[in-house]
Amino acid sequence: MDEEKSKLRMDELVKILDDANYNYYVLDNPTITDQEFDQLLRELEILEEKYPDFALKDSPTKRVGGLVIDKFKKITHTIPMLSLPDVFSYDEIIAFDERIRKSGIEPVYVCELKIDGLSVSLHYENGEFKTAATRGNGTIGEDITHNVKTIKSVPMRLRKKETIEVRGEIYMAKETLKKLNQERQELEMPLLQNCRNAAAGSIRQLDSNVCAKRNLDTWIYHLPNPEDYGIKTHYEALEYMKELGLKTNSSSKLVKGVNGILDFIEEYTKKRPTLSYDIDGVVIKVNDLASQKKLGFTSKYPRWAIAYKFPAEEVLTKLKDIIYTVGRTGRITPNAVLEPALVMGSTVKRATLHNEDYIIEKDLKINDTVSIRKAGDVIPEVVERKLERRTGSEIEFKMITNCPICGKNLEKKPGQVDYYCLNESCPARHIEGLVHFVSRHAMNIDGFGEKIMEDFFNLGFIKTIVDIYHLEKHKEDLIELEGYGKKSVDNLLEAIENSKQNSLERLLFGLGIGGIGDKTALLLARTYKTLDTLSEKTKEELQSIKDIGPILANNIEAYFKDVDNQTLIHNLKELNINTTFLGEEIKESEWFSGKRFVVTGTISFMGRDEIEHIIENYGGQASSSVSKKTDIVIVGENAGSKETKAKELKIPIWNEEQLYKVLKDLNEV
Ligand code: 0OX
Repeated sequence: MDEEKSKLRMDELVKILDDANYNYYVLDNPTITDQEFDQLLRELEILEEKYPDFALKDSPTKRVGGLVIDKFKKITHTIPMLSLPDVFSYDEIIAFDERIRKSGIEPVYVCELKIDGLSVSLHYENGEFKTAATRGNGTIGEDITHNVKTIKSVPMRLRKKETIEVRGEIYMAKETLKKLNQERQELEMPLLQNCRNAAAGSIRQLDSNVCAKRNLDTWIYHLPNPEDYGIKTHYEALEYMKELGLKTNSSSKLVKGVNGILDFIEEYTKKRPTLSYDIDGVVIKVNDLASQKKLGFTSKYPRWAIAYKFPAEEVLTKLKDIIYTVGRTGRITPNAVLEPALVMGSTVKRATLHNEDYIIEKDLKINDTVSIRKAGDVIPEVVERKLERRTGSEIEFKMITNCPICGKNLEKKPGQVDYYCLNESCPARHIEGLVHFVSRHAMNIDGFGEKIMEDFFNLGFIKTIVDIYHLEKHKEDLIELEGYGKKSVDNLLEAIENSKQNSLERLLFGLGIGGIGDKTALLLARTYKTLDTLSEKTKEELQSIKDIGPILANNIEAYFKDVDNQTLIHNLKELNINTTFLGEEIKESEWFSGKRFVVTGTISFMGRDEIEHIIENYGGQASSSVSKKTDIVIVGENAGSKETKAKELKIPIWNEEQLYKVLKDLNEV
């Protein structure tokens, strides 16, 4: 291809990719598959490498981060960024409506969901994205352009060459927070309490590579200068911003009178648990801009809008016990054992109590009646004990002083809140690692439950991973053990032997490298093919993989540099344990490839994990919440709200029989 043709093709690719992003993120109506998108993006990357001078500085290829700043610059808002006055009752909504009517306005309102994120102002010049700023104190915000560029729903080019400022909310989806917290839990990092904190923490990163991995998103809801575009109502402004390619929320609705507002609130109180993002209320705005102007502002707030905040759904239950877990680093975490209770659509039985100080501060006693809620809609949390419900049968809380597993004294470093069991040979630390190694998603050694591992550990048969593969030596002793017998020992030894043939991702997950879950293990195994290749990668190289962040990359590098781990790997190889990727390359099937699935309810012939694994092996995506982007929902018994939502959104549903037929067709059952 000559230069000129390449240039034309590059422009065409940018246009196709921008359009695809617009259809996907703004209209929520994908027009090409993820694979097609990746292919076109790759084509553009190759051309940009060959012709760097033609590469646009805001090319769709540059959305993955790259820019690192050393501090945030200040940006002055020419029109102050206001916030909204909060109201908490229907009476206050009625009072708001009366006040507006008294000033001679017959209002039509726009009801909008109140997104729980952080507000942002975006500037475009001749249609090109220029800067993004936080609200800050309303007059001076911080320049977060480098991070906002990584948010895929923020177009780098508008669909008209407008010079314009728009405002909206940056947020993190609930599912993204869940995944991030899973990763943090595995790394024993404190969990992020809600979507807002997670979004704010991500946007405050100096390194845009970190922010890029956080999958932030936006809803745009405000045009500060509507008159410049001949716009007369707020609703028209929303439509105009959508036309420009910005992501506006389609649930925004025109309503008349207080009843219309209350209906909207009732509707979204019900729908709230099914939304993929967190909302904490409903925003009510006067639609007509001339009326807004007439009403004006107080020193802090507009007089034409309010935010109704949902009451937090709190449920009363009983704190039955406080139990302790010992992490792989020896950290002790107290956990509340609760009488099972339904909160926002799911049953809560446990909640972390973080540490001793937290329990003392909340004055919790065993047998207390406590209120619980889901912090940020996601994480179960004990809010408070109900003093008036105390009967005298409550048991005073006293932090344990010895490890619940090995009995050694716990230690607490000065100034820290957590206790640790520092006993290097504490079985909790070792048994946990060993149980993990044999578990279903790791080496999948059948018949090796926690209890058996504990027995063998205590008997001295298994102290390390390598000992599992020498268990044969103790065969006679094992058969003699009460409750075992020849048949079960034979089966166990056979399962251990068979596990040597497992594909690399199982071993990799089983090694328990901090932060490597089964999905990341598969990604690494698929990418690097052998353990040796992976072990030679630097943290910088590792980070070039999508979904591998700096912490994970660091952990992987450190793991393979550790001499003990090198010895372990050497010994595993000596035992003929496979260290290469044998796993299925992505297989082809039009049933699954490029489609998004949600599996819900109980499928009688196969576990959910296994079904999701098959979907992914055929190039499909398995996610846990139903949205417009879902292609197919597979429902088993007791499917519940996800099935209802699929029906509401008219998403095709497969029942057990349909799934069975497809899997049979593919020889998977
Ligand atoms: C939200 C939200 C926040 C613009 C004019 C006054 C406040 N969190 O979802 N703010 C606004 O409006 C701004 N609208 C919203 N939907």
